[in-house]
Amino acid sequence: MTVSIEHQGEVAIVTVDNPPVNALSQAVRQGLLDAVEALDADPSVKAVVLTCVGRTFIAGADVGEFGKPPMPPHLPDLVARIERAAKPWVAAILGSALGGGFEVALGCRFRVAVPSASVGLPEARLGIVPGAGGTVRLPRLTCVETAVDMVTTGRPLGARKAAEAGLIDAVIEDDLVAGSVAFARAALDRPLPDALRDRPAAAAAVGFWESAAKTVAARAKREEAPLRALACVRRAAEADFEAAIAFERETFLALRGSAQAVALRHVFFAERAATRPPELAGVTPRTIRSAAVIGGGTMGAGIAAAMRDAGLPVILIERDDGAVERGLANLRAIFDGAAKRGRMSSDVATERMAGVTGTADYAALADVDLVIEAVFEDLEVKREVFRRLAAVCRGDAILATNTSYLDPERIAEGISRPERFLGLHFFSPAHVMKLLEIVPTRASAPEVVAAGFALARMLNKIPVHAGICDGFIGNRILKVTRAQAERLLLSGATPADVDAAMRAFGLPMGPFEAQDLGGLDIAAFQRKAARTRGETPFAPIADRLCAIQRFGQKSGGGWYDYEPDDRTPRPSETVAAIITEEGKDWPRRDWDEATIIDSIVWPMVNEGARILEDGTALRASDIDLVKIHGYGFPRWRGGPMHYAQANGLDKVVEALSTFAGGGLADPPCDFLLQAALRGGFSDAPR
Ligand code: T1G
Repeated sequence: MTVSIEHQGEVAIVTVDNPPVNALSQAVRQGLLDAVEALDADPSVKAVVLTCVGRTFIAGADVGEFGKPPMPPHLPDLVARIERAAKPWVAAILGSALGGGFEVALGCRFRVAVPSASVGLPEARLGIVPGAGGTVRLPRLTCVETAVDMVTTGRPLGARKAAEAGLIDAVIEDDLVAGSVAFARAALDRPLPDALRDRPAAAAAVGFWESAAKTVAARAKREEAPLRALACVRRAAEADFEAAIAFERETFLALRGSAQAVALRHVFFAERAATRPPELAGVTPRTIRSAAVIGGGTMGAGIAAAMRDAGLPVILIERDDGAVERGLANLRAIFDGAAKRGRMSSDVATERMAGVTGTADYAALADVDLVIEAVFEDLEVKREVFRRLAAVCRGDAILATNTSYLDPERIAEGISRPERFLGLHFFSPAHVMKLLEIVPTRASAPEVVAAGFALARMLNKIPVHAGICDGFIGNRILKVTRAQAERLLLSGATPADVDAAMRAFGLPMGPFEAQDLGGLDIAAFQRKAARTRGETPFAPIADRLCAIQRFGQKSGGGWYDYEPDDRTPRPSETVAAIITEEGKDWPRRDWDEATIIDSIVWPMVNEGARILEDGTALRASDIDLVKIHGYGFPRWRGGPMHYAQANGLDKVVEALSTFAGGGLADPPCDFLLQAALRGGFSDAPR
């Protein structure tokens, strides 16, 4: 039974059991509706406690049912029925009460929760608004500020904060069901509060809606749902209950099938699938209880911070005492910065640092479970590190390299027990960026690879399996993006045109601004290495800029000019002259925003298809996750591969062929042509 009823005297306990997260499937909705009817008709029952088995309260509507025709009973009717029940219902919350789950709780007369529980309306993160009265009931329970913040950001509130905001009536420290039954009995001795539908909505201060609209629009950029959710709360505060419910429903139905909602649902499932790749089903990961990082530079300190945030004790190794001090200072700066911005208390920052041991002595690593190397990108330097690690670490300790461009197979050459070796490619700043590329070598043991995925879960990161090639998945596509961006310049666009178009598309920064921020020298260094390998990387303008020391913001100029202490990019005459010279033999054309976007994004997709073809990525959705979590690709576009499929792969093929005809891109690869014929990328692992 997905919904069962038991009785403790005059209190009935309704329990939902629908693993894994008690989502509101049709069977759960029907079971709850039947329960209200039955309990209303049962004279022995005076109050009802609604709870769930497993790790969470109802986590929302069943996202898997979204694409399908809705089946009765509909959730808004169920919530309304619970709200009108003849006996008061008490929602007893553990884990997360999210979306439709929290809306069911809002239909109850009372809500109680364990301290670790949280409540929220995350629908905007799925490109929709709450569909069962959440935006209408919330401002009848709490102030408009809290209601607006919750529905427009989708961020949940922990039980204690929720209690302060009036969303929870009591925090239950001990057994949830026993505490809830006691709460229900006590409530029967007092006059009942009104159902939320009968309460007035909170008032908003003069000018509140206008300023909220500005804040929400700025944060949402081109995402639709947050502003639509704001409009729902405003309607709830200004119109009567029924009119506001109708408005919310209309908005929900309008957004449910929108391109943004489809894309965000795709990302939702891709993210959840990422942590449990089917290739590793049944493999027990090696345990990681302690870790070490070699190298205390920006990357090493970021990785160490991420591991401390996850509660792992960390040893930080540097060459000598001076370098150890600098590494620890880098790490301290991360935690102090977090404390200054209010992300953690200064006590927590102190505790994080207390869990770090800095030393130059490799002997300290004798008993750690995992070591991540983050030293200079030089094959010999890295090999030397692993020779030393192999000598001092336990035979079953995992030894990982954070290289971005070197071949992990070559780094691992000659180490003893190579099955313990793995590539773990973090993105800078490593304590912030969500992406973790997991790069096994031919020798990596499955339980070592599985430990990489388990580590990602611990660090709250999105892991993606990447095969070995130059740049793995993310940087390999980045190289194509940059080459494309230069082709655009050579044929008549300006850096500012390209950057503006890509920002309009939804990226936080255009490709040229991003290079100026990160520095042009690293890519130049890699091109040099590629040329010594006999390759011919394409960057005619970037090469010229590096030759005159224009490395970006740090050298006072790159693709743009900069004034001292001012990061505003200004068009550069020097750069324009170089572009004209280099582009003299290129056909010029007029570029509009849409064509600029197509000529950058479709070649990314073409490279993505090659990456699938050669097995560097196992799933198209993995490529989407890499671009979203490592490179700022807009989440609401679903990632490049989803975006291409949503637009129609035949259209992508046609556009690439046209660009290729004009020398502006590579022609579509065979894998993309075949996928277009099939009507999409098959997401089964290859
Ligand atoms: N529907 C269907 N499946 C879901 C699901 C959902 N709402 N939530 C999770 N799953 C699956 C997930 O795919 C995975 O499956 C498994 O459960 C465990 O998830 C009308 C419109 C609750 C905090 O957005 O935030 O209500 O891979 O690995 O880390 O207004 O899941 O095992 O096959 O994430 O313990 C709003 C989303 C819906 C909640 C648990 N609700 N879920 O985290 O497990 S819209 C949400 C979560 C809505 C109404 C509307 C988390 C979690 P598999 P997991 P977890």
